[in-house]
Amino acid sequence: MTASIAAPTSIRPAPIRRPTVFVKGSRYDKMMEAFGGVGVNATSPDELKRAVNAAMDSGKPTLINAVIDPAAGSESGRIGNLNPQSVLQRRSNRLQPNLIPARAGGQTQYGAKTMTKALTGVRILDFTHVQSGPTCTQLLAWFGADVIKVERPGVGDITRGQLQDIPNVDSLYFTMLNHNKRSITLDTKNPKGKEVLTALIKSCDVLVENFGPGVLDRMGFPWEKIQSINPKMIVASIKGFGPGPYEDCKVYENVAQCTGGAASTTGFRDGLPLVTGAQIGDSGTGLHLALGIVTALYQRTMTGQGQKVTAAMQDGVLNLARVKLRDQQRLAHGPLKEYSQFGEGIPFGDAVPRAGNDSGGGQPGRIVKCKGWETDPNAYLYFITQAPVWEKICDVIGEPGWKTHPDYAKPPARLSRLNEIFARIEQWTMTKTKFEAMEILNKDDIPCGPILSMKEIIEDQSLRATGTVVEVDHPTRGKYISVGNPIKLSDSPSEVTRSPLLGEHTDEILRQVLGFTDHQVAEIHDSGALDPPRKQAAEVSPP
Ligand code: CAO
Repeated sequence: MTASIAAPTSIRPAPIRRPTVFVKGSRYDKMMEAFGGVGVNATSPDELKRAVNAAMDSGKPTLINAVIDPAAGSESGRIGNLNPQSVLQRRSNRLQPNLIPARAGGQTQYGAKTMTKALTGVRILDFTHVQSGPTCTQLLAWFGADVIKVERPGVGDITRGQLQDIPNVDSLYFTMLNHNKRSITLDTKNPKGKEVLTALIKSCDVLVENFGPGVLDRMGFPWEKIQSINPKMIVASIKGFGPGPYEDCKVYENVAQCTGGAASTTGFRDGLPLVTGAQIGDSGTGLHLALGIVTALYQRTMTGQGQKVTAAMQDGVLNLARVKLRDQQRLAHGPLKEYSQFGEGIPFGDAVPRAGNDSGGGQPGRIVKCKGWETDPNAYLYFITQAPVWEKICDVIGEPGWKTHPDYAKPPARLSRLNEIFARIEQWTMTKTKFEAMEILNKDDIPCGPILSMKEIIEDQSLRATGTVVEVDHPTRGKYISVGNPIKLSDSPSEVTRSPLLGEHTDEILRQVLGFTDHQVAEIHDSGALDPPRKQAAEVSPP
């Protein structure tokens, strides 16, 4: 029962790059020790049980090299037989023998296949709120991390009560950003609360926060202190700005869109700067941070050390707006010929202008009206005049002469005539619904896309089939629709489970994750660390 991949025995004719091969019979416990961890070699079921128990009690990453029945093949699926349910339940599935030296969550049965999720064994101390941070930790939870959301007693994440559609029920704002997490309420300014937080820092792999600048320091947990409590901890933060003149500023989505270069380049040239509906400042930065976290986790497997990961919302937006920074520099060498204003003969200034719906790439595109546009605000199609299919476009719109005409045949000649060309295309699309046009154009590989309303997206069965749009049941809200994990891993399926109620898992986390006894849990309750802060004497009304 050794975890191993058999070494290839045959010599193949062509040289092929192969992955690292773990040879059957290797002592993985020794490898673990070489990297500074704890390794145990178990050669009988009793030894294995003892090793699992010791690993649970130590709370340290441990790798158990279980060599019990070499004829039995891989270890997967067998540990359950050797490791009684009582152990797993009592110890909350915190560790399983594996090649990954980390605490483990459960495995999930998919048909005949048992799958461990990609981030199984990673525990996240989730100090996030509102949108940017929760987006990040929700993704990590979908990949299997155990995400423990720490919330202020009484109120919790402020979004629970914002934009509420049903009175006294967690808002969709909150539920759609906090799936697959557990919630503990904790007043981190209460002395006992600080003790609990310290225990959480010891037990988790990553702390994620998006507090205002300086909040974690004021709470008494600067980076140095967290490091001293748990040197392996990765501390991941979202702030509005990186170091510089604005580093102390609080930031929300649209501030980031404006300061990251998105707003000045969105909208029409003669109109106001516009913010987009896609939350590129919040959710976009959450995505950036998630990548930083898994990268740091990967590096930790080699260094054994934690590190700081930061993503500033301004930086995240700028990263997503990088094509506009490209255009800023192109301006020095002449007009941006793919922008409508070039064809309209309007001179460019010294900064990238707003380009309406012009394509940001090298293939000109526009939004054009479709049948029904007079009454339906979404009866439109994005149409791209991709050069390789230009001749097919000419045939579809009824302008075969443009295939050879010197004013239209080649892309450079078309640039100054885009308004005229798209007006002609629109004449054609207005005779079709956006879906009819899409069907016709796609037969000829002409890139285009209907403008879909959120209503249409919610009803789209193909998005349901892939789990990108999911229905979730919630105890107080009932059923609602949410966006599932947009990133699909073939061996780590994402199930979307409901967001936690405020403090729903407080006792479970105190007991199962932190191992507090009944007496200690009672003490924590008595301390007030789990309740809203008591009013100061001056605030209390006189009797
Ligand atoms: N127990 C006790 N106190 C807690 C607590 C807990 N569990 N959780 C939070 N607090 C306290 C903090 O300690 C802080 O107190 P002090 O200011 O006295 O130190 C206080 O709550 C407020 O924290 P905050 O500054 O993060 O919250 P805010 O509502 O004032 O600001 C926001 C919100 C989003 C503007 C700010 O957090 C921020 O700029 N974050 C970084 C950028 C970001 O992520 N923005 C995106 C938000 S989504 O659009």
